[in-house]
Amino acid sequence: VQAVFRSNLSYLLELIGSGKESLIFMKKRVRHLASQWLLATRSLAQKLKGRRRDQKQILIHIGFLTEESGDVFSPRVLKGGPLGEMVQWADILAALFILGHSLKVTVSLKELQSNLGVPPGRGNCPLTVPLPFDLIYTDYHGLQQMKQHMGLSFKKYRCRVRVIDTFGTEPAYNLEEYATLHGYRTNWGYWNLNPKQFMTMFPHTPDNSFMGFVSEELNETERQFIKSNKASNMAVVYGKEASIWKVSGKEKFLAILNKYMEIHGTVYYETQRPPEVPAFVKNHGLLPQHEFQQLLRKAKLFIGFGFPYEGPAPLEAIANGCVFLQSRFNPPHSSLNHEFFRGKPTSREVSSQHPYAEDFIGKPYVWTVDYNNSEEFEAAVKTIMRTKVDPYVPYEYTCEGMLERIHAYIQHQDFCAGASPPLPAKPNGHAMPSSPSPFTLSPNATHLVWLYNASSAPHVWPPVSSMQVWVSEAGRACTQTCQEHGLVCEPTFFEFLNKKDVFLQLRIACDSMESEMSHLYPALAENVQECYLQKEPLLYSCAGYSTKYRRLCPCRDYQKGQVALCRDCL
Ligand code: U2F
Repeated sequence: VQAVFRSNLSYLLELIGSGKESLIFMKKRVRHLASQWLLATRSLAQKLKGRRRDQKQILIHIGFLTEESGDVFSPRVLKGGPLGEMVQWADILAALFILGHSLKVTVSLKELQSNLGVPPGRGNCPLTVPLPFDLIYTDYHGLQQMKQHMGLSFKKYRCRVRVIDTFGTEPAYNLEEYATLHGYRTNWGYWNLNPKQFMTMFPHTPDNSFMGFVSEELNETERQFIKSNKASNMAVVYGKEASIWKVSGKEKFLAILNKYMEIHGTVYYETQRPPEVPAFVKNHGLLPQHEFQQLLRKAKLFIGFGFPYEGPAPLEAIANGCVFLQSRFNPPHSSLNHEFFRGKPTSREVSSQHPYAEDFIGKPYVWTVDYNNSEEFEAAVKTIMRTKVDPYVPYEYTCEGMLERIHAYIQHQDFCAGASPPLPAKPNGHAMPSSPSPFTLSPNATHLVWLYNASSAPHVWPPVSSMQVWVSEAGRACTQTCQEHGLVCEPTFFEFLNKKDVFLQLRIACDSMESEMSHLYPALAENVQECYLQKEPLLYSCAGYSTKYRRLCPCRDYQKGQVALCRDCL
């Protein structure tokens, strides 16, 4: 069946259901963004020019909102608790619905079971029941519930699952055997999924797929309003829960800010001002999302105190014409040194409160400074007050960008093809006869490029024609190496470069060539001229580095403002 774009969201609102503050929040958001989604749909439809799109049967099981997993979020919606996850789920629901797929939405175990065709009470159902869905979007909580209640079907069908995973899951943490042996411990389990099945909130982890969410774009009238109503001396603090204001050094940097600007907050309180919020701050209390954004339209500056990490609010601030000021983390925060990240399945180093804002947006919209350095902080505030910025939304965070990306994933990503779990890699090592290499060395001999034309290329997505192979410096990850060359790491391509010939073509001298399990391979240990191939495809990883190795990195080009897609990816 062909998928047909939908323009009326009222049936989606019914599907979302009601009864929880979280669901009410999500429905409000969908309703508020409806006209924006509609415009985006028209524009994407034009871009795709009637291309065939298959309609998928999709189950959306929002695990963290189920009572069975404790649902700690819903009761905090009106109390300053996290909303980022609900923002994202609301947008995912809207996008899938608008793209014309057939959806079922569940927020309880009972509904999940009935949709999976598991009779209630048949906990560990040993039978493999045919799964009536092509795709299941869920989260780590939902994954656990599905495993418990699907019996053997879980293994069979897990290639159809997509896991919404804010901070990302690195391959070393995903593969049970490897994680257990090498101490990659997590609170979230080891699922042996294809790492691309994990979908993140920001494009910070190329080993996973970037899902994202949307940030509202302003129309011409709203832009004009902002132009004439910005108060160059008004700052809003990022922090809706009082605990966020318990930050060391706050007195000092807030005193500096207060010299230049009127400081506003949207901190939740019950009866009186929370003691953490200084008296000179004008606190509006927690605002409904739409009113919060109105406040941002008047403000010049949105200032972060270091937490929450990687939320939606800075993008909304920039979309409403603010500059975002945030603290640099030196050393960076990660699961190795910070309580918040401990037990999360990643060792990613977070260099500021919002690395996406820092790296993908940057100046003049984003200033990342050392808050302990009063001169640096003060200079930034002064410059920001003088700088004019227009409202800005990166394309990948617009409704159209999100629709386009999810469309591409749904039509092209297939983790069930071949085998599930994937077959072991056939590294072109000692035993294997070597097939001619599909690469050629670039004219300046720095990297390899794909040799064949598109028609003879293997059928993968993204297309291999977008690939370049670079060798990292020792101690560098592929994520970083590709970035340094204006590219992005693409783990799908590891299989093409995990070959003896590729080392040869790169003119790497290998005294020996072993095939082993390591999330750093393929790689070479330069001083001893030892080369290593990867034995386990699930361990192909853009993340990970060691001073011992130079890594072989599969990079690809990307569209400006839509890093998830290569130039010929749609
Ligand atoms: C992030 O979660 P948060 O919910 O803390 O993220 P925020 O960036 O604070 O913003 C979430 C939404 O809250 C809205 C605002 C944002 O869309 O419009 N809001 C509001 O409705 N009223 C107000 O007065 C102020 C803001 C992140 F998203 C999660 O994934 C993480 O788990 C969490 C912890 O790092 O941070």
